[in-house]
Amino acid sequence: TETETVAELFALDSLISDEERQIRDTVRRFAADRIRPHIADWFEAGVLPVRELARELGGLGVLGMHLDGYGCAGMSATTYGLACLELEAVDSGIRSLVSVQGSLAMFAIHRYGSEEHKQRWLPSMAAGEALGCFGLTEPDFGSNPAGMRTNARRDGDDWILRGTKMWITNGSVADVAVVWARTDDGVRGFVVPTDTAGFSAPEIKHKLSLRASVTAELVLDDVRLPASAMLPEARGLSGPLGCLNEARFGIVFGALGAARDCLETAIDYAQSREVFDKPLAAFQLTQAKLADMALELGKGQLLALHLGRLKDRHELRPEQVSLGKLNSVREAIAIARECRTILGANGITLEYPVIRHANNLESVLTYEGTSEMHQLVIGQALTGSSAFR
Ligand code: TGC
Ligand code: FAD
Repeated sequence: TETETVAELFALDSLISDEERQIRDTVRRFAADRIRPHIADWFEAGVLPVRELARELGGLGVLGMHLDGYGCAGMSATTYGLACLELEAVDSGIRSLVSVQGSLAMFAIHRYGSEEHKQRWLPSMAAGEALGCFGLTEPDFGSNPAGMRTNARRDGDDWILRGTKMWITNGSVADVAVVWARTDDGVRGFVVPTDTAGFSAPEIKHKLSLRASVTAELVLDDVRLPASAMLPEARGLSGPLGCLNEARFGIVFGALGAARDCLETAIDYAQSREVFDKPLAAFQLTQAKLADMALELGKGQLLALHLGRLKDRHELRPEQVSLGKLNSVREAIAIARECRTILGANGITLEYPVIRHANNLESVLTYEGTSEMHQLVIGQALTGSSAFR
């Protein structure tokens, strides 16, 4: 008999325009042709050819694709989300590269930077010629960035930055780092060319998650910067948190891509694997698992599209982004683990993408606000009480 995908079952394509579908399909083809053939090897070796990939992703137009001007594609937020979903269907590390470049580093410069910052960095970052990173987290302050110790003090007209940032995606390969630091005037953002004296970025090794992604520490050892390095339009923690809304939005869609890839793999596998003399897919227990996963994946995509439409109308609020980030990542990781059971022992190898996605999603669950932080944001919206402290 005929089979249907989750997208067909939920008639998801009826909710997007022809243009959105075309761009999504272009990104899907790129990911299938250029990244999927190599990704398991990169993951196993713990490497990613970031520079080469960034140029290709720049050529594709997905770096800062929802920003206007300065060489950016100026697409809708929903289109950007659909692109994130297709990239993360191959690996969360690829979507991370795009998130950090476009939604964190480029967005910070686009939203809060001076005209000089924008001219200097955005066109080359959109093209993937220059790479950016975003330094907010510190060794002792992840969920609570308000406690950050990195500081910037004045020396004449200059700024001197001192401190350490931790777990910074693309930190050791970046040309420019957007660094958040405490000043006498509250938290401010700085645009730091990574060849500035006193800046170093040792890579973090031995990760068992997001292995096809570069993660580093940023060490700022009295980094001297001109007065013009400060982002003029960002004041206080709302600056970096405003960037997080953008990257979290990409994850709302992206994580569901990883889930889709796991589910498609599990359905395929269950149809060809015979147990007790018939296909695994023909057992009721398997079908119950598949049906429940399809339901969560489809519901997640409906929520993601709803949030995308709200964002395109400039109506999306941070607590609504939290609803999507919490739901997509939590359900994606549950789906990845359930699919792993369907693959049996084969599920633990890199022959199939499932355990790679499951491991990656452990990072996705933690970064851009842990699940607990998003529960607390939603809890605060529902009750009016802040339970963070
Ligand atoms: P709170 O007192 O609530 O707020 C401080 C100021 O910020 C404003 N604000 C926001 N503004 C924009 N968007 C948001 N989502 C905002 N949330 C709060 C707020 O209005 C206030 O403004 P103002 O003008 O009154 O000063 O702050 P809090 O210290 O209580 O913290 C709230 C909390 C816990 C939700 C926040 O700190 C938080 O989100 N923590 C999680 C940290 C996090 O997500 N870090 C991510 C680091 S980047 C990363 O992980 C990249 S991974 C990339 C990849 O590889 O894909
Ligand atoms: P902690 O804040 O120490 O939290 C530990 C546990 O305590 C979590 O379960 C948390 O939910 C819980 N917890 C904390 N506070 C509370 C509370 N009030 N109530 C209940 N539970 C609580 N950061 C950047 O700035 N830039 C990047 O590019 C970047 N890339 C990353 C890439 C990877 C692969 C990873 C893993 C992380 C990255 N991060 C980045 C850091 C990430 O944002 C932080 O790891 C995350 O915010 C959580 O901080 P933490 O690890 O210090 O955990």
